[in-house]
Amino acid sequence: MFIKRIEIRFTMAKKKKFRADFRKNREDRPRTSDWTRRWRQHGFEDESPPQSERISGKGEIARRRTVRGEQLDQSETPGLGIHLDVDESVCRPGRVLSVLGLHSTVEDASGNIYQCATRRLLKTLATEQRHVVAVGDRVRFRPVEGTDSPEGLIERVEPRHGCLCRTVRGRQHIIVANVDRLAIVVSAAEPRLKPNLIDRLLMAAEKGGVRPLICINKIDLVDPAGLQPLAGVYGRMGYEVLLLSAKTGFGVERLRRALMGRETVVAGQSGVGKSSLLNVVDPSFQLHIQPVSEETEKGKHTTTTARLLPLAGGGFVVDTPGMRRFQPWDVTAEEVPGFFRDLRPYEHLCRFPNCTHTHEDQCAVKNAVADGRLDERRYESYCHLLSGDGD
Ligand SMILES: Nc1nc2c(ncn2[C@@H]2O[C@H](COP(=O)(O)OP(=O)(O)OP(=O)(O)O)[C@@H](O)[C@H]2O)c(=O)[nH]1
Ligand SMILES: [Mg+2]
Ligand SMILES: [Zn+2]
Repeated sequence: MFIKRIEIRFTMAKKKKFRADFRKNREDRPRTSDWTRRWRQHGFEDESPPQSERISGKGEIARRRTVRGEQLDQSETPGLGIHLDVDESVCRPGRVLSVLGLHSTVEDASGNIYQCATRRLLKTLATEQRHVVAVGDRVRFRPVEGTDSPEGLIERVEPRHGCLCRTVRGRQHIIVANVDRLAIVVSAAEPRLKPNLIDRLLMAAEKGGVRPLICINKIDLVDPAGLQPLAGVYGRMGYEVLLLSAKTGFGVERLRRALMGRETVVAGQSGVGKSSLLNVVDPSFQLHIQPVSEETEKGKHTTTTARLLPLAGGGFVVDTPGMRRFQPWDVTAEEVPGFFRDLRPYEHLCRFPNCTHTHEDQCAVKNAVADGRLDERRYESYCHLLSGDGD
């Protein structure tokens, strides 16, 4: 699919009204006909670019227009640069329940559901994101009159907090926005437990401001005593760890209590039993599940879209598609030790202030590993993450 990359420069920061230069950073490649057809079909697009917005030939700037809104601090609102002004008299607040391609399912305050497209300007302003609108987003949308089923147009995405983000092909993928918990699900077996994935997701949780909960599912397949050392390492760092079995129901009551009244995203590899656990928590979800492959013990990527599911006792959970690998978004090598709770106490005690805790002498982190104060596997996981490898 054709991806538009546009750089934006703000000529006037902060205030209500500013000019944004939309700088073209691409070859002039026509849209694929399919793409254009899809736009025509759903017919929501209100802002097909007027003639005056064609390339002016003035430097690299493709078009320039004045947008009204407030500039947002990127560090506080992942993926959003501007809080656009919208016509409050016609725009309603809503919550994005799911996103499928160009369409988002949005629920308004009264529980009405709308299928929404996204205002073109929003797409233009989102330079680094894979999708402009994320599941869990709070939005302002304008209902579109005269259609059989309720439809609308998303005009603004509200500032985000509590996000789970990753990098996909160099772009930011916001898996979910505005949640307060991340349930990291792994399985004791089938597929094999991958502690490094726990570490990566823990880091993303620390970075995104969501409280993690580690769920080790399928304990019916192993001797649970064998899991104690691993659970102990995370427990000592202050993380909550649940041993679970969706099959026998073991631990599910504790999971239900942990989810109740909160907004939780459930993430992990395919086949670990994310949807199975949620079905046990609330059978009315009726989420699709599938056995893992007998040869590879890998999941079959059964869940294909993230979806927000309301819990009977308040709050909601977001079931997400299984991920093969997890590459965090926007984390520098210097930041990583700060996101590893167990490394954090040692990182400032090294001889060299810019120590990466890998090849350097007199490194407090390595010393702590050598005398057993720091878990060796966690340290290896840290090194692996720094190396930039995907999993
Ligand atoms: N033995 C055992 N099997 C389980 C347990 N939980 C889930 N399973 C099985 O694991 C398989 C995969 O479960 P799913 O719930 O589809 O896994 P998922 O994590 O949602 O997978 P994706 O949607 O692909 O990401 C199914 O065959 C489940 O029956 C468990 O606690 N014990
Ligand atoms: Mg699933
Ligand atoms: Zn060091």
